[in-house]
Amino acid sequence: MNRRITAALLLALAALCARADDGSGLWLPADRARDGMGTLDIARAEVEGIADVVFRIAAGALPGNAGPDGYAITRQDGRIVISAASPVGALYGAYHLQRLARTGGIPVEPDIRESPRYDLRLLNHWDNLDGTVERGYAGHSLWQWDELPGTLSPRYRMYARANASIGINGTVLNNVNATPQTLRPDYLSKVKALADVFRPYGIKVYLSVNFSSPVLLGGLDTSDPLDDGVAAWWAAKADEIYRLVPDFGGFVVKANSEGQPGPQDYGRTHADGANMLARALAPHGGIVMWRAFVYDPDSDDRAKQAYDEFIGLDGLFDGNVILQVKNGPVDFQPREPFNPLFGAMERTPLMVEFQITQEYLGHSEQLAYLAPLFTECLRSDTYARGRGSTVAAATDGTLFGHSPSAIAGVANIGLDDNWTGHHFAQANWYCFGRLAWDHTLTSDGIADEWLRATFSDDDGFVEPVKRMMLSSREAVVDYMMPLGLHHIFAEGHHYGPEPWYERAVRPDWSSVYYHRAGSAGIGFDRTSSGSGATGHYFSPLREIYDDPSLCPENLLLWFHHLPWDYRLANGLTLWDNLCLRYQAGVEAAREFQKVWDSVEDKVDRQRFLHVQERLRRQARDAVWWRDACLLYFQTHSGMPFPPGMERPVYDLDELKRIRLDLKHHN
Ligand code: GCV
Repeated sequence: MNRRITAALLLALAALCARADDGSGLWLPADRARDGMGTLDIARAEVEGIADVVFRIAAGALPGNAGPDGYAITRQDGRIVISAASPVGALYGAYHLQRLARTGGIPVEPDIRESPRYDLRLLNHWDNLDGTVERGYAGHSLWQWDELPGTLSPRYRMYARANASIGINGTVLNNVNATPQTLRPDYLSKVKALADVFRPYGIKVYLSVNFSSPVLLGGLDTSDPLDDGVAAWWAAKADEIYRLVPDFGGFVVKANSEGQPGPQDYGRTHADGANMLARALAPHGGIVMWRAFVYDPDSDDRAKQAYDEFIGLDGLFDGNVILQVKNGPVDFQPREPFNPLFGAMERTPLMVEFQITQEYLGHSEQLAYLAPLFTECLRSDTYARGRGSTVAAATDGTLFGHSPSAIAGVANIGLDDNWTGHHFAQANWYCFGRLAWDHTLTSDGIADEWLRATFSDDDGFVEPVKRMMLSSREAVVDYMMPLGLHHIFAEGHHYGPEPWYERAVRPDWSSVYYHRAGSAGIGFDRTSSGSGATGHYFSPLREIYDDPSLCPENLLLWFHHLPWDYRLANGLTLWDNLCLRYQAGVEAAREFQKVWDSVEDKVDRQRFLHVQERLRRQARDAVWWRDACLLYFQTHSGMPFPPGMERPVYDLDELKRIRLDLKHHN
């Protein structure tokens, strides 16, 4: 080949490589810390080259009640001073400084005082020991169980760094559908190896445990929580764990839920089960996070069950038990009202469980920025003690005074180069951490700092892309399940629509159970004349939710079964509104493509093309959702499509034949 052409090609290739970014660096600058460093040395390394920083660590370094994780950033004699009560507080201060440097600069006279709203800010991994991840859409599990404890992947420290940079201080390593093997001595030595890597970053490890472990692993003939031998088995297991991991955080338990074993197998209550485990951990300072995600097929309304099961147990749990409650009463839907347990159990600490992995919001195929969903829940007023009793206040210790306070998010992280599958799904990991630290932050502010740190500080990029992010969750709601519809997903994978799905093994796993469409109308009647779920909320919410003319329209069909020609506030029928919301969702998804194309010259090629391809699929799948739902619902409503709606491009029969390639989605 001609030498000049070869040189030109090499130059072009070099230019291309320089502009390539696989997203593996997340929102962080290059790492200057090294394996084996202690917390304070890491903090120093993180601020190197950013500013002249002096660290002051002393028990009384901060005024007031800032706690061990708090910090202050000020300037004295020309130097930046990070003051904290502990090295971990100093590390959080270092990341704050780093964030400022990457998102607009460090103020000349900083006067920053921070302490987290929640004491425990946790990721829950639904990772299995065989490397698969339940509802994971970013490749296999990060944890290389086969190689541990001898070989430590460099990604473990990167993971710890990324988490510490957003304030996360705990990780539950394994799936809540837990295998007892996790507690075997060989696996515990692997857990210890991970804990040792995470410790300098202030991250504690926790494990999900299988309630039947005494039988399945210990060879006992029962796992009855009131049996002395069972309690002794757990106490010995806790001792064994703490010998290896002295700062082990504790257990998460999914019991008597979706086939998992639990205390009810022995006629005992959830409190009996939780307290027995809590007593094994208490001498070591560990906690039990007992999940409230329970439902059985015989109930008339799945949305009522966690409440009905747990409300009578208020006050019966030991002090080191926290009840872990999903944000909504059903299951991480694109939109749900908040779970009415929040605010209702004054004598029991409750924590919110969010799902960062997008099981019901388009997996890692679709862009759905979740800060609006998280804040919508946290800022919902429960009215437990009058106005202002938000879910956040009911869980962060301010309303009822419980300590420690906690919050958890089901992780969306896997072995993919960019960690989360979709580049924009990194923002959901990021915003969960930021909100766990401070739930008063805005979705806009968090998106702004994430975009600037991750992509570009150019306003011409940040502003349009931020608007796209901020509207993305609502777009997903619109083209999947507007007006309070929920759980009308295809069987199993929860990616596409299947509103006609009715032959599930359990009625509450079918779609028709939730939408109840028929010739008389659509929606789940949860009012006082229906299932009565509205009665679980405090006044005035119960009255508001009970009355279709007062109920927020975005929850209308969650609480009401209404005729197709019911008129909404805009004077149009329910049917027309439904059609127009689906249409609006499709249009929003198409708009995202245009927004992204408009910033092409401001993004590296690799991430640009990757996101562009995902947005194309999102727009296509939004049409699939709209057509499937509306063509199906039309068989019940018998009404014509309104003028403002594009006509379906698919046939219902054609859509009913779609079977997704699940390998691609799991
Ligand atoms: C870990 C939903 C998911 C399950 C998950 C369960 C839970 O039902 O589909 O995969 O199991 O929630 O939160 O326990």
